[in-house]
Amino acid sequence: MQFIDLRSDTVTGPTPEMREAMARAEVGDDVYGDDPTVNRLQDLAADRMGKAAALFVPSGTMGNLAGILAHCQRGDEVILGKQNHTYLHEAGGISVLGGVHSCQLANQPDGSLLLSDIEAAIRADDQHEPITRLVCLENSHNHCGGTVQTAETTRRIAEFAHGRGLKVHLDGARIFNAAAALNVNVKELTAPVDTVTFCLSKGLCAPVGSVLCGDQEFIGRAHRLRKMLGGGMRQAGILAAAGIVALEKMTTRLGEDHARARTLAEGLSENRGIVLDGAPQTNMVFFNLAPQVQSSTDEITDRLKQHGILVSASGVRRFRLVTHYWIDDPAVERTVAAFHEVLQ
Ligand code: TLP
Repeated sequence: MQFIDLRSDTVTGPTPEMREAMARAEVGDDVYGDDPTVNRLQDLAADRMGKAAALFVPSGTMGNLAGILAHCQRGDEVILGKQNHTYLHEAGGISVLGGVHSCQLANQPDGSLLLSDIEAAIRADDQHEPITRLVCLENSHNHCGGTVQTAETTRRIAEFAHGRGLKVHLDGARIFNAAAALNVNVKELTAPVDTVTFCLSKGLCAPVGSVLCGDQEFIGRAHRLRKMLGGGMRQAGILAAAGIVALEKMTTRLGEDHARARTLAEGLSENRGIVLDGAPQTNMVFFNLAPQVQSSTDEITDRLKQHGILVSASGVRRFRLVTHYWIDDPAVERTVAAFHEVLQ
């Protein structure tokens, strides 16, 4: 059975154009800096993010980890949202591997952090306390609903942090989705922050890889950390070739995924068993099961699977559905119909 896979945009396979580019890619040993395709991707990524340098990494998780470790020493503290992916879903790597302490603040509905909360979280110069070093943001914000923070919001937070001697790292796994939703050049969203990780492998469809961007000195430190973390890849140009197609061809079509997410949400809103969070801002549809629904999320997931639809729960009575390149209009219609069958 050909499944309609809405579990995440991480499930996107490469496009035919990517497969061709991968087959043709010129490669070299990237640990020696000899892979021309990786070098080309890094130059392109740095340029698109408006930063001086970039580093190709195997995953968004490694990009954030190497990035935070390049900013922080052991015993330093990072201020982040308690719904941030880096806090929730990266296996605690910054603490486990980096000895970096985290201070978790409440995320605002758009995923951002309040300046007053950041101010209150900054540590005193006191031997009892860790040293506040970094603020970590996320845009679009996954767990807040695929919500977007404007350039103005990012700028306010970054200026505030910089004014207090802190650096700012952005988990921009889906920064191109945020830019598409806000109809701005991605650079407007990345200019205020010091460093950014973005993913080639989610809505942009590349099979593997993310890019960490920042100034030369920061990327130099991150390079060593990537090696230490086991992320020094050899003929990675095979992967970078798909990443180049992702950057050149896939960023301008994300609005289509957002429109389908809205259509999907509208269709589902007619189902009395579903309580939507609201209209999706990007490619994520979040909803809770209405109180009268007796079935568990596991039972509903299994029944949808029998209809050829893959979804995943994101809470006890909560689902997240993610649209992407491989979800077309008929797939949206079939999904709405399947939910109506399963949750009558
Ligand atoms: N998110 C995945 C899961 O890990 C939850 C998903 O399906 O959405 N930052 C953000 C905001 C992310 O959503 C993710 C992946 C990452 C970082 C990590 O990227 P990878 O999976 O490449 O390590």
